[in-house]
Amino acid sequence: MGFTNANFPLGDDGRTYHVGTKLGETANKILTVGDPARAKLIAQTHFDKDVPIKEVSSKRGFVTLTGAYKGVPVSIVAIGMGISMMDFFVREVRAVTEGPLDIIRFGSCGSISERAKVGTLAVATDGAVCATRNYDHFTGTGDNSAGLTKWLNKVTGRNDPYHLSQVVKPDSRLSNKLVSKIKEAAGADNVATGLNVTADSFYSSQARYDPRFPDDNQQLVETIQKRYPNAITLEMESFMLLHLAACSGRKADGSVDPQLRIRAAATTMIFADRLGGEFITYEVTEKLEALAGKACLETLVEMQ
Ligand code: R1P
Repeated sequence: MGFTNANFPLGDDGRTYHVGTKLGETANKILTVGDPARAKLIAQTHFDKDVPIKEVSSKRGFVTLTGAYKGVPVSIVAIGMGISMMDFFVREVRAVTEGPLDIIRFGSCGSISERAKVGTLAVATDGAVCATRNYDHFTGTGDNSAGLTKWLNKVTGRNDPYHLSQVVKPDSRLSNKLVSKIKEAAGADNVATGLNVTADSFYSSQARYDPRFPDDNQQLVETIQKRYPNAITLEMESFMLLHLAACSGRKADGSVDPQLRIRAAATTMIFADRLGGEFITYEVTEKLEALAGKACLETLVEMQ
């Protein structure tokens, strides 16, 4: 297979370089998950049985399953993990689809709130922030500036070990519909709403202890909670989806191309209690995947 265009590589047959799909292979209503097994379970359980499921697996680990739910074309795309994979997915799918897109992420996460218990679900109705490791902090020298610069770095937090971004919001209609569908499926008491924190590592910027690296993250959860008291979940993709959706179609002159518009929302299963230490069982995971996966599909197909 040959590829052309170093700026945005496309195969001779029109397939994107990493996700591996071409025009017509992805629906405009998309559920994205991390785990390909989760994607297959939801598609096999809930997609309409009279429409064959088309699967495209890319060499870089993306799996796209396209079929229908209640007669409406939908795709489930498994992307693996992390903000880079979300970036590949959103940009490459946008490049080979026409018209507005609705995208819901359905992932797993850790909880940093008493309100979000293991085995329940969360919806990022307040949006997401990004927690990134401040790479310069760890280069060995720390802040070696002096005088006013050193003081400025301290008050602005420029040399803090982790940076927290501002909030990016989901599409409110999509997100609210998702909350009501998930509450209907799981019971209102089993659904927490709030802010998601998307980290650039499973370990350091999610405040996990790893004695093999100097991560300086003992205060991180407390720092997050102080700045964002509505933060409930920690995972690795939602912010990038909401960020790209919020920017979608925006042109240099400030106008927006409605054909490039992306509406996005995010929900997660709580796998780990990062305050207490509990972890989800396999049986509960399977149950949540099936019921919340269906609620996500319902949301997508009902959105006008
Ligand atoms: C880490 O184990 C992975 O699980 C979570 C995190 O965001 C990260 O991708 O999401 P998924 O279950 O969707 O992969």
